[in-house]
Amino acid sequence: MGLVAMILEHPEELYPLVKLKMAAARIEKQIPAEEHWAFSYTMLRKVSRSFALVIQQLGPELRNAICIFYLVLRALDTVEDDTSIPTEIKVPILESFHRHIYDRDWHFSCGTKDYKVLMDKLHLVSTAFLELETSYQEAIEEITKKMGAGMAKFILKEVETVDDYDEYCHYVAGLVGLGLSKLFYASRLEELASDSLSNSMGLFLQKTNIIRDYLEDINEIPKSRMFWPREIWNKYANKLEDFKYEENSAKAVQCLNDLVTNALMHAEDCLQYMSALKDLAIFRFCAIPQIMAIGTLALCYNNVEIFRGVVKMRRGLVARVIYQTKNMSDVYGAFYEFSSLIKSKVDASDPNASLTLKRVEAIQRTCMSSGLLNRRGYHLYESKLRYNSVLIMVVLLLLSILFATLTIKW
Ligand code: IN0
Repeated sequence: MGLVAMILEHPEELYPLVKLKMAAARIEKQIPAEEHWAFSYTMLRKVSRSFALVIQQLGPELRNAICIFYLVLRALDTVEDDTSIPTEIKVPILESFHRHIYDRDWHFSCGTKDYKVLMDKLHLVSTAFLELETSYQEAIEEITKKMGAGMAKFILKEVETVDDYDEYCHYVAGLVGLGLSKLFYASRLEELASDSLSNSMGLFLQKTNIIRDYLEDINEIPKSRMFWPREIWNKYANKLEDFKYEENSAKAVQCLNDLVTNALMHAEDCLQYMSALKDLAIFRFCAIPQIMAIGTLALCYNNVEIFRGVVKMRRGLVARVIYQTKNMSDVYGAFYEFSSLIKSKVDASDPNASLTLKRVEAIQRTCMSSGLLNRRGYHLYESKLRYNSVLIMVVLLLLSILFATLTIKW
C-alpha cells in the first residue's frame, strides 16, 4: 500500500509513525563517547530495528546489560547460522562461546554484512561486557553456555517431533527469557520470575518467527534451514518444500494453521508473566515484542502469502503498538483484538478449527476476566478505501507539514 493510501485507510497511524521516525533519528545522535559502547549501540541499531528503540527507554544499567546480552546472542547466532563453517569447527566454537566473551583477544570471522562486522569487532563487545556488574556477567555467561550447547546438539539433529521443536525453541529463545528474568532480578527492579513462564515468553516469539520465516528459511543458500517440525508438516505433505507450490496451497495453509494453533498455547503464560512486572520500562520492553508476535500470528493465520513472500505487520500498526502500550489493559486489549481477528478467519473445514477456536477463546476469557480489558481499535479488519475529498486535503496538508519538518535543517 502506498503512503497516501495507507494514511487514508488508517489516519490514526500517522502520528505514531512520525513519532517513531523522529525517535529513530534522535537515537542516532545519542551514541556514547567510548569506542566499545559506541560500537555496541551502533551494532544494536543495525541488527535490530524497533527493538533498539525499545531498549533505549530502559535505565542505563539494565540497558547496557541487555544491549550486550543481545549482541553476544546475535554473535552466537551468526556462528550457528553460517552454513559455510564445517560442523567439526562449528560445534566446539558454539560449546565454548561463553568463555570467549571474557577474552578480548579471541576472534573468529564468519557471517556476512553487519554480522561480519559484529564478529570482526567482537573484542569491543567483550570490553563492554567486562564493564558490567558481576551479577549481569554471570547471567549472560550461564545462558550463553546453555544456548551454545543446545545449538550444537541441533547442528547434528533435525527438528522431528513437537518435543524437539519445543526443545530447540527453548535453547534459542526460552533461555533468553530465563536470562532476561535474571537480569531484571539483578537490577533489583523485579522479583525473579519462574523458569516456566520465562521460557514461554521466548517460545511465543520464536515460534512466531519460525512460522513467518518459512520461505526465507527454505530458500536459504547453500542449504535450506528447516525448523517446522516434521511431526506436524508430515500430516500435510511428504516434503516441506512442497508447500511452496501453488497446487499444494490448501494443505500448506492447513499446516500453517496447525503451527499457529500450537504457538497460541503459550499466550496465556505470557500474559501471566507480563502481569507480574512492576517496572514500567521493563514492562514495555517485554510487552511490545509480545503484541507484535500475536499480531504477526493473526496476520499469518490462514494466509497463503506466507508461502509466496514476506508477510509483515503494517509499519503504522507497529508504531501504534510501540507508543500505545503502557499497561496491562493495553496488552489485554491487543491480545483480545488479535484473537478476534484469528477467530474471524477460522474456516470450519480446517482440521484444527475446533482446537484453534478453543485456544483463542481461552485467551479472550483471560483478557476479559482480568477486568482490565481496554479495546483500542487497531482497525484490523481491512475496509474499502473511502476517498473523501476533505480527508484527502487534510492528509495532503499534514504530509506537506511533515515533509517540511523533516527536510528543513533547523
Ligand atoms: C529478545 C526478545 C525479547 C524481548 C523482550 C522480552 C523477552 C522475553 C523473553 C524472550 C525474549 C524477549 O525480543 C526480540 C525482538 C526483536 O529482536 N525484534 C526484531 C524484529 C524481528 O522481526 O526480528 C527487531 O528488529 O526489532 C527478539 O526477537 N529476540 C530477542 C533476542 C535477545 C533478547 Cl535480549 C531479547 C530473539 C528471540 C529469538 C525471539 C529470543
